[in-house]
Amino acid sequence: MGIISSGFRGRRSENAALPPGQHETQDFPVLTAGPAPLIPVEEWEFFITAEDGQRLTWTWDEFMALPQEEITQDIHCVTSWSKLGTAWRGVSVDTLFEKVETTRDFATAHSFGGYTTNVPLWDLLGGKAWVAWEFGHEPLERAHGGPARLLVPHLYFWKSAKWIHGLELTDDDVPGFWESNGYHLHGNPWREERYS
Ligand SMILES: Nc1nc2c(c(=O)[nH]1)N[C@H]1C(S)=C(S)[C@@H](COP(=O)(O)O)O[C@H]1N2
Ligand SMILES: [Mo]
Repeated sequence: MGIISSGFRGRRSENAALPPGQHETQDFPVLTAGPAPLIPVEEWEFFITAEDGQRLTWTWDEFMALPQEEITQDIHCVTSWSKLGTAWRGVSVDTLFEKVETTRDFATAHSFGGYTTNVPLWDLLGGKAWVAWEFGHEPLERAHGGPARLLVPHLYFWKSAKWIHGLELTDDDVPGFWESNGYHLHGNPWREERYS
């Protein structure tokens, strides 16, 4: 008889939290295409653009005045490392969209420095995505995207744009940086949507 982990005994295999093909790491590798931009918070702003020239912006101080959330989530890099139970502080994308009226279905996340990644709006709303500025109860290090990064933990980590500048709403799913270089348009780790 095979070994079956029993829900009755209340023990789950350690790997149950890992999507297929992933291994757990305690490190926090830094993966950046190009140099890390330096963005003083005095010069930081966050934007959302939608149809009809609608453009909402927040300064850093305005952003810090928004309702904040503590977030504990697993993150999964397409290069196969996963980090379980990472702790963040940030603002929910739902909060940022309270005043946005749009019929558009997709977003391109734009980073300072030029990095882009596309995410369906559906994957950013409903408590699934944040703009985060603390990791492990410390200010987010510049190498990891400080002052603030997008956090979309249910998709591969390349969707979590570091040094996030804003979200541009689009009608179509427009490939971003990695998506134009062979990565999957969507990036769901549980379905191994790694490459296109
Ligand atoms: N602006 C920007 N964001 C980015 C990247 C990047 O090169 N530039 N790399 C992505 C990739 S491929 C991964 S795996 C994660 C890595 O985040 P980390 O360096 O904090 O581990 O950031 C993502 N966000
Ligand atoms: Mo990555």
